[in-house]
Amino acid sequence: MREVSASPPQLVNSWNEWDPLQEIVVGSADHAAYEPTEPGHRPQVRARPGQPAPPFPSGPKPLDTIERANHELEGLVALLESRGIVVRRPDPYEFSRPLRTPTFEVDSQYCATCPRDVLITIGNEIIEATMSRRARYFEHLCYRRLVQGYWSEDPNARWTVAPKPTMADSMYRTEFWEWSMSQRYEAMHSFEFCISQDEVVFDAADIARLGRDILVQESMTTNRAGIRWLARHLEPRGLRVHPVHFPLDRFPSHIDCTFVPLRPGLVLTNPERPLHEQEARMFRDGDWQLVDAPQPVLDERDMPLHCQSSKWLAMNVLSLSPTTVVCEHHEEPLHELLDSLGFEVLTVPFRSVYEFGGSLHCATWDVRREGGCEDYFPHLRHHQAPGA
Ligand code: ABU
Repeated sequence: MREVSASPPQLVNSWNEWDPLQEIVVGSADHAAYEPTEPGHRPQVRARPGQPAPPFPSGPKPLDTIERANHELEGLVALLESRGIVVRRPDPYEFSRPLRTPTFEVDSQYCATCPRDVLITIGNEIIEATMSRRARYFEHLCYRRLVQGYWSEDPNARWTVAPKPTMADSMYRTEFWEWSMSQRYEAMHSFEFCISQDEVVFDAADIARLGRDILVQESMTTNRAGIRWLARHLEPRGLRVHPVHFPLDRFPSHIDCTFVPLRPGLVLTNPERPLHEQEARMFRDGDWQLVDAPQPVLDERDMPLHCQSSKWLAMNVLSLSPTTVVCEHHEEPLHELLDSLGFEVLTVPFRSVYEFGGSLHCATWDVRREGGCEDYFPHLRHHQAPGA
């Protein structure tokens, strides 16, 4: 009798931000350190009214801060597992260690709380981002065992490591941090930020996936060479890479607090950071709804003292399916909006994670969702690839 061989498991498959979620990596706050000052990042303590901001701390984060964040991350893990989703976690890494390469040095590293910044699944391919900050150069190591496992067990999985930039001084514009408001206003309309345009640089969290169409935000963490690299890599596979810009965002970093696709035809948008008029056309012409998020519950000045992200972490939601979204527990105006749009809204407290770089979308990396590569913008079929 002929033996029937079982088909190999498909472990790596995710084409968009919303299809039913099957497997995900949730970050960890273990061994996190305060992010160091470096040419691509100037962390600051949030000044409270009438008080000068103290210097930003350095070294390992306090244990109670780490425990509070880990408790909330565990809450997310429990919620996902209760929904039948497989959850994996990163390996420990001592982030308070200094780092020295032939082209740069930093006194400490950061954390493994935000896998979204480091890795992205596009179909059957895992791409490790170049990263843009020195303290995050080796963050991918926390996920290498997992990536290696997916690659070994799923014969169709592709694994791509984007070229590592030098992160030498020449990769950065240090003067960016000193620009006056008028200089910044001018620069933000030509989309010049703290990284120069010579080397290939991108963080994975500047990418949003909509099936065949991939949006990539030009930002403080992704430059035009990074977008060209992604276009040359992905477009031969039939995908369309669209550079996107949010001209009113003076410090853009990661697209997932600005433009959050929730299901085919619907994007949650940031009312203070509208998409460039010309780039919005593909959505208008395709009859997509762009719905503004409500103002977050926390004002900028009420955000955690050491959090370097904006109040818009409120809209950094994680989709479990086209009808179910996980939101931060306190963001009731957003819950109401999503409920009115027909979503089942699940919530977990997550504010203690904020100072580790993000909220629910940032703190996760989806490896497998149901579904395949759909064309949600058929009117773009004559789209020309951007100058590659
Ligand atoms: N890591 C996401 C931060 C984006 C923002 O501050 O708006």
